[in-house]
Amino acid sequence: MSDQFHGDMEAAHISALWERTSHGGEGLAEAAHIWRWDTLNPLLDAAVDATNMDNAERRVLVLENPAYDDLHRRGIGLNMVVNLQILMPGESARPHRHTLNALRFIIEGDGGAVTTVDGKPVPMMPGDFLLTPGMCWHEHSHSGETRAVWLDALDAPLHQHFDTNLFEAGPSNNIPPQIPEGALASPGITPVSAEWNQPYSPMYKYPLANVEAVLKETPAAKDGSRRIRYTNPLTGGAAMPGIDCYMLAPGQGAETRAYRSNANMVCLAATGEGVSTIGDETITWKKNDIFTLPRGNWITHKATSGDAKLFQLTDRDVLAQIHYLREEFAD
Ligand code: GTQ
Ligand code: FE2
Repeated sequence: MSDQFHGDMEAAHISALWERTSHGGEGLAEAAHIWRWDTLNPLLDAAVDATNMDNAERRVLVLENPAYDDLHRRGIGLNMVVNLQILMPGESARPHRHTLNALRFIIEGDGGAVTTVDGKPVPMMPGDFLLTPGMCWHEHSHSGETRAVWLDALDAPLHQHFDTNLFEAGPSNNIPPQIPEGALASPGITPVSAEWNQPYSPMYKYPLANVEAVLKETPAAKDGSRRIRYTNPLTGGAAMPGIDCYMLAPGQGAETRAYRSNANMVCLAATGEGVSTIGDETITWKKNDIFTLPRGNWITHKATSGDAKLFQLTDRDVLAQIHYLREEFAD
């Protein structure tokens, strides 16, 4: 490589495309990985013992994909990170905002933990899905009696890629006008508001009971599965940019129709038990287990208990918006 030509190229900040060995990474996705609740739960207790909110403003454990050890990547999946946050009674986390789009799925708590999103207080009950869209002010407090645990998902890797990651500490200020949750509580009826021009849902909380009610009445697909999407009630589209969320209730009798995509997905078992195949791997899961469905793999799911439900978060809508999405179903 140290001939004249290569030396001249190096000095001129030039390289030869024909000397590169790889044509791109598609098809080189990492293997699926599961973080089991049986492993996570004692670590959450240990995190409480190891910290107080003086030395950890946010008591957050980051799920690190073992396949990323040697790569310049962090977190659970290509375009999304997933963390577990613990807030104990009496604790709080100060207001801030960031360009990262964040969501929460509540795993444990007595409703005493409250997150305030752009001035709207949102109590966190197990099974709730909450939005903290980019640049919304948010802070947490806990006036209840028991440990609160929730999943945080953020589109941090995308912001790292675009170098658009911006963080601002509170106090909150210049909060844009909000639409009360009550004005969004009836499906098919939406307030007409000239004020709302945000690219995300004005509704920040989607309770599990509402999801279950809709799932129950949703016609099953041919494979026996039922699926709902968490949407912006004003547009019918994804609830916010960056991460698109669903709840899947696989059938018990049959596997879901095999699906493959260049989008990535992460699942949290919200209730019940089941088994998923991801490429060559078979993963059995139960409540609060968290696992990845990396791009490129053929994927199926099956319930092994009647109440099995998978909360799913995906970068699919990001890929769709920029016309990068490729996906297919098996016959
Ligand atoms: O609760 O605001 O897991 O800003 C990572 C970044 C949680 C939060 C995380 C955050 C938060
Ligand atoms: Fe935050």
